Amino acid sequence: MNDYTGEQIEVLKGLEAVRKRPGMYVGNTAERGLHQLVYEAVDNAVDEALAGFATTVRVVLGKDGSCSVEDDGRGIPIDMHVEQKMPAVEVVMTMLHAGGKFGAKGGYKVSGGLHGVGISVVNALSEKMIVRVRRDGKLVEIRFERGITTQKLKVLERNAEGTGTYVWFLPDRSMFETTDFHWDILQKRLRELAFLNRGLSITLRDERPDEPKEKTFLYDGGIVSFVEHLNDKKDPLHPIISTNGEREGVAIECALQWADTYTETIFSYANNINTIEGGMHLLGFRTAVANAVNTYARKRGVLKESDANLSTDDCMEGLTAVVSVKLEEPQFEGQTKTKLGNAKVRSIVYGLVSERLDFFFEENPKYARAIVEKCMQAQRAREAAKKARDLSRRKSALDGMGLPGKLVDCSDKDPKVSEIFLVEGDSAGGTAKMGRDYRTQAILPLRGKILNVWKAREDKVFANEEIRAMITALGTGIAADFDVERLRYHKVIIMTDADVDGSHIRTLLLTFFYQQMRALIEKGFVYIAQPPLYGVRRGKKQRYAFTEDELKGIIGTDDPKDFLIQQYKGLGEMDAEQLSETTMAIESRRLKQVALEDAVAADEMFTTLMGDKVEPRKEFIQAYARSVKNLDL
Ligand code: 0RA
Repeated sequence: MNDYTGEQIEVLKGLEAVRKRPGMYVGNTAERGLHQLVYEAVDNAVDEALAGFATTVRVVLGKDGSCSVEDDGRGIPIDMHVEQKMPAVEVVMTMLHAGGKFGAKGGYKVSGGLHGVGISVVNALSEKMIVRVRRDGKLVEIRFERGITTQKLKVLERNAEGTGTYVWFLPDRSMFETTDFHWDILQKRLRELAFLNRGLSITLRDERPDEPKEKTFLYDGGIVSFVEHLNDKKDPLHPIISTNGEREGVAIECALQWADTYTETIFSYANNINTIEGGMHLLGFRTAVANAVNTYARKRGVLKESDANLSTDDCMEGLTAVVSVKLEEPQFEGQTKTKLGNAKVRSIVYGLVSERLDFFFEENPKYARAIVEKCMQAQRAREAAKKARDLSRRKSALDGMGLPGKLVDCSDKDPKVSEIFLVEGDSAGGTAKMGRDYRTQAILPLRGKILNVWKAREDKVFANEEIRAMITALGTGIAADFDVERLRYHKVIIMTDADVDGSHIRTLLLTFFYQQMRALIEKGFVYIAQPPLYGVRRGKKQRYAFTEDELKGIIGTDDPKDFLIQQYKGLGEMDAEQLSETTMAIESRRLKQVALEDAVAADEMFTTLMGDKVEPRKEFIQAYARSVKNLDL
């Protein structure tokens, strides 16, 4: 019956491929994939801004579960596409990868990055999509369902003003495990995009609550504002140093600032994509910084001829930086395709950053001296830490000579199936020991004050008994000796009480992993156990509620008096069988995998909680804690 043309068959084949394997196109069909739909739509608008035509992007989450993205760019072309015999906008929306063919000339095509699959994929995975374009004095509209055109392009207004594109879509509920957009996830990425694209205004509006929420991100300072934001709660040693330029078709922007902290916080981006695995731009940047510091230190005689150079790591202590490059045809490599491989970028970034730093140091001797002094301190501390480490290694703790006495190990030695529960307190540890599956589940009780690893220098960290027991049990070693391949358990599960102390101890443990064993989080080995908040019994039937909402759901419209509701304040209030059933047993428990998705947020939280500034920490604790015990803040 249907007289499909060759082009239409191509379209259907493309859509079918996307709907058959959505994960291939948007990463997965869970939360992440769902949000990827928004990013795809936003990336197109950002591209239009980078090409110099759009200034404003507006993202609206509708009450009906929809999302719309609107920009004030040129509008997707609407003239007939000769080859495809349909309007260009229809080609862009229905043909896989067609977007690129119309790519904005001159600018850097940014979409085409990590997933960068194009807006047609969003269309294919949406129950409905409406696209409106203002252009050539007209307002036109076209509609789709699951990627198939249901309303051909039609003119809504003939004397329309302005230009721009509006894309409205309703994610396909049959394709995604969840279609609930998260404000926090979206605002983080949109804020990041606003930092990375100076002057671009991005608004996020949520119309789902009774009182709509709206936030606009616009940073005239670009990545300088980003560094300012990251160092918000730290004490910086000098004003932010920044540079930007374009060489050999690569646009580079860097901003950096040392603060009085001990960690390195460098965020690197290529075409607005967070290059978590680093790459050529990061290499060039770090080398330039280290060389500039060493050159200045030698010139001023702070480093004598016989002194060794400051290592690159020493020069990075307390440094916060953002390195952003934009280029055509980026090569993304590495396990998660977030490592920039274009070799020429290394020397380009190196050159630009070297010039800027040499100049800054010459012009600002006071700051230059403070920075060099900071790096020298790092070097001294590192040497002291190495001595402490060597000493403690000889004393047997860290190289796996013997497992810690407190560890209740599992019998299976295959890391792939083995799990370790880091349990708050000896008594919960005892219960966990009885409730575990002895074959695959190991228990390590952690007692009392866990060291504040953010503030402490490495030597103190390694002297802490709880930390040492943990390192030894995990088997990976630490710092320069860290080797994730030696991890003895592929699930490291933090199990703390569902109260304030529990959450603090969890934060401290996550701090430690973040600072000292980051690969553990990056590779997805770290989990958080989810103990229930309530046990609910009716007659002989025992159920558990993990949230207040679940409790309400269980009670429903019945009389709460008909149940024996027990609130669990701590793990210790459950017996071994209950703890096993609700929190530990593989078939019935819930676990939350810890992701390093938002290193920005993690860094923020750790800085607030553990940083040197007393005020923010006090505010944080007052906001979250009524009783803080067991904490060494
Ligand atoms: C191709 C060519 C032109 C604009 C666009 C694509 C475009 C795409 C999207 C997607 C969302 N917003 C967008 N804005 C523009 C411009 C062609 C021209 O006018 O010369």
